[in-house]
Amino acid sequence: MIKFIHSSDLHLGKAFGLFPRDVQVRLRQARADVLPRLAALAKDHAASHILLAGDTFDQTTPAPSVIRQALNMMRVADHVTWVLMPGNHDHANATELWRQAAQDAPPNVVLQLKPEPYVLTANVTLLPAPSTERNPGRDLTEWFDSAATSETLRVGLAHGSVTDFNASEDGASSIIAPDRARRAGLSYLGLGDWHGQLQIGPETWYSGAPEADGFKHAQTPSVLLVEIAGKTAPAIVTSLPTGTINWQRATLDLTGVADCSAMHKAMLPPLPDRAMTLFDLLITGRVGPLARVALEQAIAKVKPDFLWHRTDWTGLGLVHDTADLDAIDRQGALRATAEVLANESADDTLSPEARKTAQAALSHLFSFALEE
Ligand SMILES: [Mn+2]
Repeated sequence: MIKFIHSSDLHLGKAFGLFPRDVQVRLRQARADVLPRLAALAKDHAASHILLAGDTFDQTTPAPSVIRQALNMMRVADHVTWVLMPGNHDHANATELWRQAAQDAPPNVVLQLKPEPYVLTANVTLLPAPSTERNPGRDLTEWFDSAATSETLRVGLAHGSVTDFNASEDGASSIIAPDRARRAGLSYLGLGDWHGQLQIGPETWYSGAPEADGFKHAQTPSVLLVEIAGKTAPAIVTSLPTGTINWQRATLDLTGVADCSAMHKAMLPPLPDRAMTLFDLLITGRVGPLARVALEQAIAKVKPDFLWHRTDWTGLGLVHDTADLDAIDRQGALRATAEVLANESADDTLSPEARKTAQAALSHLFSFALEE
């Protein structure tokens, strides 16, 4: 009866201000590139509609080029009808955004700015619950229960968190009734807000964002292909992967590890994937300074493979013994300095700050010694 793609949280135009400029550009581009990918999936699977359950745009005031270029991309993909509904980031009260969108929207783009039944096809009615503001604070899907839609099949679209099931992506209060689909006689309820894919009930799903925008959700970003054969038939939901940028946060725990560099090597993503990977590495445990320097060098060597790479060393402690200090020198001024620093970095009577400084200085000394 109908086959459509459900997605949400494209967050077009998101700035990613915490990353270096070139990475920001790459991440923004990846979000824009989602649109042709959705169009291609719709074509491959003969889906007639793409339903976007809010946060298509990251802000209530995106740059005009962000709106225009998104709509142009949708216009070209005219084998499918795009349905856009406001979420909390691009809520319906963002009048300038939706005015421009309405003005530039091609015939195959439909904006759902009001909570009113919309005839999707002769047999299917869409019930949208557009966000009215950043944090509406009430269940905007309530009207679904009593919405009159004659004999058609009903599909709901909403944005926000479901009571008792999950937290909101932005920390807002949970509002949507988890059994809304059953109560309102929906064949399917497509949700946005949560950026990971998540099934809430037999016919209620968060599609998740089609391209990751943080390290929070571990699954591969995907959209949902939804096929409903008839009013009493259950929705057949298939997850189709769409993510291209890999956000990977990993911990390397060196406690009791004999060969740190080998362990580091084993945890790295395959070489061809690294240019598309943001790798956030946390190192924990305790190692000797020689092992640390070897690991620093190994990390420095692979760092340029990655789109972005960060190493957090703050969780790693150092253990010293005399044999390690021999790597710096067996005697003389350098050796004497190294011994002072080694003692200070292990001296509990000193402040944590002072110990950390001594440890950092000692690490530098090892680095220099080992380079020679
Ligand atoms: Mn969102």
